[in-house]
Amino acid sequence: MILIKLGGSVITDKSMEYSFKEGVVKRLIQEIKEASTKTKQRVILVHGGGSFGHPGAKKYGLNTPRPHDTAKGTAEVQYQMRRLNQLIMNIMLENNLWGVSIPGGLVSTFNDGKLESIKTELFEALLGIGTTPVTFGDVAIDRKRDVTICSGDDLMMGLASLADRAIFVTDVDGIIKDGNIVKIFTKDMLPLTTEDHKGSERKIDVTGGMNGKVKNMLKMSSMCQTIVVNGKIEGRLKKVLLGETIICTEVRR
Ligand code: IP8
Repeated sequence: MILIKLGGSVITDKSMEYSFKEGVVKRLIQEIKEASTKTKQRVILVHGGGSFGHPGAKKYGLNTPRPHDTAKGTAEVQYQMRRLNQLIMNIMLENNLWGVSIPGGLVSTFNDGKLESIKTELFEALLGIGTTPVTFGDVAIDRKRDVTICSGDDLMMGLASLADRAIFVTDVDGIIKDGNIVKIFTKDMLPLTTEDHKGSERKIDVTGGMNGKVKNMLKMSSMCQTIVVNGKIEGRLKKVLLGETIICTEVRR
């Protein structure tokens, strides 16, 4: 199984609230459809929040130990995330990719902002009947904090044990270190400086900076091959799915 995360900065315009990049998502879904038809690989799709999820999460402090106006914030953010998700599900249907939507907050448990568990058996069952499960960043119940934000990266980590490969589709060519794209990123290359990732970090994100994301990827790489690819450039995702050599970064523990 291939686990693919469509990052919020690829599928939305983060500089404008609730702006969906329809053309980009259509192309990426077509690339996934074409490649998976050819390779017969099963896929689980994960997507981030971008300008649908993060503004509300920030407004109500939903990713902090003390969220405020919790009920209202939870209602607003989960609504906007489902709206974004439905736009993607519709494109999948149009492309004969039989997606089934699984809100991340309803299949995961959290304690003090940390993912505790995820219902992997539901994903396995949905793969088993030939569908493509699609899960996404969400508001989740937290045993300590009332609620927290379940990010797309949390979901990637939680599902990594089922995957042969995990692909992070981002808006950069890979991980940049000292001005260059790194082909293979290893633990000893941490930390990344602000200079290294100035193009990829966006102020509106509540779910942590690039160093946190890369540490997450390093952990995942002990369970499955883990790759960062640029989804803004036509054909890169399809090529990486087909196993062709392209500009990207493989993260290796
Ligand atoms: O964009 C965050 O998911 P991410 C989801 O993967 C929300 O960090 C609701 C802000």
